[in-house]
Amino acid sequence: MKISLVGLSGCGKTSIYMTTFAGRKPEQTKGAAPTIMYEIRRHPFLGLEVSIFDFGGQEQYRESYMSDPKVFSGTDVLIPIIDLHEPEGFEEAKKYFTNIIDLFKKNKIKPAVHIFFHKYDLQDYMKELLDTNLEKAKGIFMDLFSEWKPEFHVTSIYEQERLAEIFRDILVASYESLEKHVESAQKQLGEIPARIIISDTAGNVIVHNVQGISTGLQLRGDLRDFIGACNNLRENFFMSDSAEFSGRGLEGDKEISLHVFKFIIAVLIMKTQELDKGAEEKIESLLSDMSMFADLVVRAHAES
Ligand SMILES: Nc1nc2c(ncn2[C@@H]2O[C@H](COP(=O)(O)OP(=O)(O)OP(=O)(O)O)[C@@H](O)[C@H]2O)c(=O)[nH]1
Ligand SMILES: [Mg+2]
Repeated sequence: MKISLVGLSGCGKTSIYMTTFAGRKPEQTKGAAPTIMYEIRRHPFLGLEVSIFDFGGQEQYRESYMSDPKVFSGTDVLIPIIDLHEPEGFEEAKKYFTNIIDLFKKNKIKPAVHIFFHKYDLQDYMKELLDTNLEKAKGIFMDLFSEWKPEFHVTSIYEQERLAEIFRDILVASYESLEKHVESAQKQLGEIPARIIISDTAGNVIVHNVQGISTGLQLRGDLRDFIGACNNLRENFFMSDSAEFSGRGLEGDKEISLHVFKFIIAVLIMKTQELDKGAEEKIESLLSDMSMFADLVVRAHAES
């Protein structure tokens, strides 16, 4: 799957990549150098190989893509990014995107389009102007991409969790019928009095009910390592597609268990107290849903 990030220089493409996929904090993106040409980053998600193409937005590079349109071929998801702090750039961005649209049409590339109205935050910016700029940008860009029925998102790297959810939804949407399961898991988690994290075995968080457990899509390092180690044991020791691991402190009531389903999905459950029967039943039902979810992912891979 190929995701292309496009937009003018400084609109935030590399920062979006860094904070969502590479575990960086928003502050760490400040003063980053402009991207030279384009960079391809590979990231496994639910066992799918995702390639994120970060197209440097300086003028000379934008021109070079127009004379070498191959660089966009195979784009499944196009993400045009508009910097809400730079309304002076809207016309220039419109020109660039118009060229991209023409080029995609000529080459019969029909991507899903997700427009990011980006930097919707008050870091070095005044509130009144932000909403004016947002309305203006929506007017210009929703129209420009209308043929492709674009979805739009109002984003900021300072809303890291939200940005990760947007990408999770974009990625999950590429597997038919998985979205419903993610939604229902999210609802189930709200009703269970234990901390639960559902991720893939590479440590991309899919849903959770624990604060501060992730940086973007990436699960916290210690838990990611734990899942990775257990997943290796599953493969090398148990030699089965699914396995269960559990641990308990010798003092207190804390318990942890990890369920790996079909080598792709990991469900980590952390209990700090004994749960009543109702709660245990909810956990059982969540686990059986996730086992089914894993089957669906595997089937989706087999079909593609
Ligand atoms: N306030 C704010 N600043 C942001 C946001 N996203 C990125 N930035 C800042 O914008 C600046 C430029 O970001 P980059 O990600 O390097 O921009 P780019 O689109 O990759 O630029 P090129 O590589 O030249 O095309 C950095 O200083 C970031 O910290 C955001 O959501 N809000
Ligand atoms: Mg960049």
